[in-house]
Amino acid sequence: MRRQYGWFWLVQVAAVVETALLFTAGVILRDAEALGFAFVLLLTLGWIVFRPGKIVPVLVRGLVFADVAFWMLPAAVTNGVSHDTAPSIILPGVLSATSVVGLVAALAFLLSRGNLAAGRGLARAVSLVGLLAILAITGYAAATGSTNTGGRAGDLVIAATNARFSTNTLTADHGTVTVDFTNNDLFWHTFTVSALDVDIRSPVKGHERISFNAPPGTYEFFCAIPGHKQIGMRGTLVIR
Ligand SMILES: [Cu+2]
Repeated sequence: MRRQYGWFWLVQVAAVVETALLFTAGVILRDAEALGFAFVLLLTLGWIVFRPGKIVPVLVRGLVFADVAFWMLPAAVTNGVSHDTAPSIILPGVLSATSVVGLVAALAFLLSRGNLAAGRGLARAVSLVGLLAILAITGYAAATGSTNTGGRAGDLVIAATNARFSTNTLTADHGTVTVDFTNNDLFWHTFTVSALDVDIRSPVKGHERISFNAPPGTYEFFCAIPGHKQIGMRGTLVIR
């Protein structure tokens, strides 16, 4: 088959890049969710090689691209605006750019009803825009990303890794309480204390430091992402 640089080619490129990114992120962050998405994309690559028909795998990829873009785009913006560390901006930023390009290419390919020649010329222009976006995000992160994400003495330090909190009990004196929350996973987590109106939302590799006022008592903290409290992302905050 002669190579045609159309929408299908761009879907392939985006899928290969995204698989590599998700796999790398999954291994480095030890994140099962990222590895799961990488595995789904690998299956669609296998499907295209071993089975006729390209509509179904491209449709599946379109859904993966849409889902990743939906979570990673706000993560990149949040971390970028709060001048988080460079990797915490670059990882979701590059994943967003790749997903948006992949999504555009997948939709265009599906609208062409699987025409392998569709989008020649235009697809290359879109890939160039994606590449420039990746370079711009990387440059912005390198220029503005902070290197200091350490908490300060007296902070309640807690992290979320692989959908688990690093501790299930936090203790502090009443008055002003500061929580230093880091999310090591690819997807969002929160540190939420309903009774105190605390709801810290943190994207991938995000790091938030928030102070609030707390009277003495025993409170429940949990992650407010649907399903996470049920799988154990909860604990007790004791204010003396
Ligand atoms: Cu969570």
